[in-house]
Amino acid sequence: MSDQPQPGATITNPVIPGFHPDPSVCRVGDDYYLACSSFEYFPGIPVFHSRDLVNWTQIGNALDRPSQLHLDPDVPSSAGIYAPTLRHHDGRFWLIVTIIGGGGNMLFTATDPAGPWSDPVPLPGVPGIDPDLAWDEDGTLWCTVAGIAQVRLDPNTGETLGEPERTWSGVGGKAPEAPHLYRIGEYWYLLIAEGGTERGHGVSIARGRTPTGPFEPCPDNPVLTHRSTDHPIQNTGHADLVQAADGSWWMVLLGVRPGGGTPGWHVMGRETFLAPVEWVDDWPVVGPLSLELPAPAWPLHPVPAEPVRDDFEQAELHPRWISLRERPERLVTTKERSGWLTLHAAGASPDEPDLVFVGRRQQHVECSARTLIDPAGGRGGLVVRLDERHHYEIEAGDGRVTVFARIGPLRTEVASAPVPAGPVVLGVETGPHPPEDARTAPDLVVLGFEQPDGTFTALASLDGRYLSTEVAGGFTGRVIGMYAAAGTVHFDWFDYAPQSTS
Ligand code: 6LW
Repeated sequence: MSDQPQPGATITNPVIPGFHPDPSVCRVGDDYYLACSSFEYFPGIPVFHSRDLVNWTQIGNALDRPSQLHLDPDVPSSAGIYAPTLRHHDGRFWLIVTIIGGGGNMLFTATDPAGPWSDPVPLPGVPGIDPDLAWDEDGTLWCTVAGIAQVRLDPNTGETLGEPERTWSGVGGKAPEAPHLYRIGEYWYLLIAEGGTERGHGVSIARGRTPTGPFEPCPDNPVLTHRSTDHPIQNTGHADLVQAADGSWWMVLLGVRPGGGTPGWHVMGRETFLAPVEWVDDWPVVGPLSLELPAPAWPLHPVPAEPVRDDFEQAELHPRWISLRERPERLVTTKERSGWLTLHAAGASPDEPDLVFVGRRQQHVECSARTLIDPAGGRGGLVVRLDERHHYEIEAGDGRVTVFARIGPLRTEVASAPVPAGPVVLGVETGPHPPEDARTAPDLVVLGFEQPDGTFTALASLDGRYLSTEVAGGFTGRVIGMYAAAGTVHFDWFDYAPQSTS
């Protein structure tokens, strides 16, 4: 079913909420595909499909086999998968990506972007991060990386041809990165991000007559930034351009939604936003970029709301479920107890990088998660996680439920209560902070459990700022999920319900 937008109709940003940074997009006919960074999580590189650039459905994860992505426990949080570029060329989809701690720059191909994707072609001669792919008219493949530098690439062997050459590095912001090179009309355009991925982030562009330049900077650089503004979308940068089927141009980019008082804390990581682009004098003019945009001129294809409950009746986990660094079937399986997800503990708490964990991104400012756990003779729980050093969890086992908080070097037991033996429903809610504290805290994270009669008992209400990127650092956002801390634990279902529209 499609909905023709009415005059004055609007759409909502972010178009892909939750921790989905570094978006790269391409169009094939009437279909759009988009890939994001995924860092220490496995499977890696979520891939989305859309028919209207507005409504996106996750169709897979490009790297879902150990032969494609192998991250050891010593690969830190926010290492792993950085900044893919997704392109369609010569009948195939191409992904180039940096895997920090997993082999450096790699190239993958697929005929169907939902997968399977190929095993990697290592690119030992491609330096640095944020590799891009662009083909010249004669078939030469140009790879551009952060810095900004460019080298020719043989896609079959992964060999670089010649030495990387510096091209154009922006207008003086720190960390020139995220390059994408395009042939548009008479020019080759080099789009980059600069200013760093924090509040100073921005997008700049230059153009030249050849793919190697020389590049002339746009007189209006940065063509997009929200630095030094009180705009609700901050850290805007790391963009990619796409021409829609009707000829109009659009930008996808990352941004964050800080909450609370100064300096503002964002808790869901860097999210994917959409902005329209007009061309004036052969330069792109970007915007408006806001939480609500005028709808595009074409029919929209709303994505059916996902079911609140995942009951683990299918052998395969939905692509939204992610684990830490690896997901061996001997530790994570739906085949051991029919209709349940079984986790066998390795790391003994969410402090450990080898924690056996299955979670999903928090995608709404206000949300609620519940899971029914049977701790059997073990221990396990529900955790809200930024990284190993920043998480809140409620854990069941030994006839008790206990809330723990880990903030930087400090770990503490916050509250504990006895529960009857057997399965118990654990719950987490994120919501607004009480008004007296709302000036400083982005949200409140409530952890509790359900009594046998179904009433929810909150054991702890914790300040959400400590599970934000401004506190924890790094490149990810909150992920909420199930874990095993000791022995074998089983989960019958997991509910995630938005409590706010965005
Ligand atoms: C990515 C860089 C960036 O490689 O952050 O925001 C890094 N941009 O381009 C990690 O996502």
